[in-house]
Amino acid sequence: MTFDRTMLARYFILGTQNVTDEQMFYRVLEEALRHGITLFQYREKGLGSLSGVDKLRVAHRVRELTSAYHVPFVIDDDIVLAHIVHADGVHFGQGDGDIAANIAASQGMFVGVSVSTQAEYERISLLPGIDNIGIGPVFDTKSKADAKPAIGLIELERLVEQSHWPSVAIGGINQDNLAAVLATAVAGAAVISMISDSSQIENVLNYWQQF
Ligand code: 3NM
Repeated sequence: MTFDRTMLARYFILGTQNVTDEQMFYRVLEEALRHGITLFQYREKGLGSLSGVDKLRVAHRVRELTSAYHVPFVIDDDIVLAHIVHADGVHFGQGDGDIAANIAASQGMFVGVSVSTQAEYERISLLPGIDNIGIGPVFDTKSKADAKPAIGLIELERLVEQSHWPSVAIGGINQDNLAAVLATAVAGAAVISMISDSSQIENVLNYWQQF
C-alpha cells in the first residue's frame, strides 16, 4: 500500500493496555473501523501490555479486521511483527533505537516517526524513507506514562509548517480541542482516549468527520 496524507485524517491508536481486556479491544477497534477512522496503529506498550504469542495473536486479528474495513494498519515499534502480519506501515518514537536502521528494515511499508521538539525534527529531517511524522504531545496525556512535556498549539503550528512531511498531531486531543488542532496545517489528529474512553464512539467519529 502506498502512503497518502489523507490516511492521517482520523488516526486511531490502541493497545490492549488501553482497555479492560482483549475482547473489549476488538469491540472498540471494530466500532472505530465501522465509523470512519482512516488509519489504525496497534501500539502494545506500557504497563499491562501483551508480548510474544499474545501480541502476535492480537496483531493477526487486527490485520483481518483492518483489511475487512480497508483501513491501513500500522504497528508501533515492532518491525518483525509488522513483516509477519503484513502490516501496511510502522511507527517509531525517537527512543525506539536507531531510526535510520529501523527505516532500512521497514522496506515495503510506510514509516512514521514521532517528533516533540525542534532538535528531534532536525535529527531526522534529512533521513530518506520517512512518510509522515507525529507531533506531540500537543496537550497533557493520560495514555503515555513517559510522554514528553506538552508543546501546545503554537509550537504544533510552528513544527507543522516547518515539516516537509505530512504531519499528524498527537497527545491529549479531545472533542473540546479538536477543532483548534485541525485549524493548523496538520493532515490529521491521532488519538487513543478520545475514542477508547468513549461510550459513544459513533458520535465522536461523526463529529470528527465534519472537519
Ligand atoms: N504518543 P491520548 S502522546 C502514543 O507525544 C502517544 O508522541 C504521544 O493518547 C507522543 O490521545 C501519546 O489518549 C498518547 O492522549 C496519546
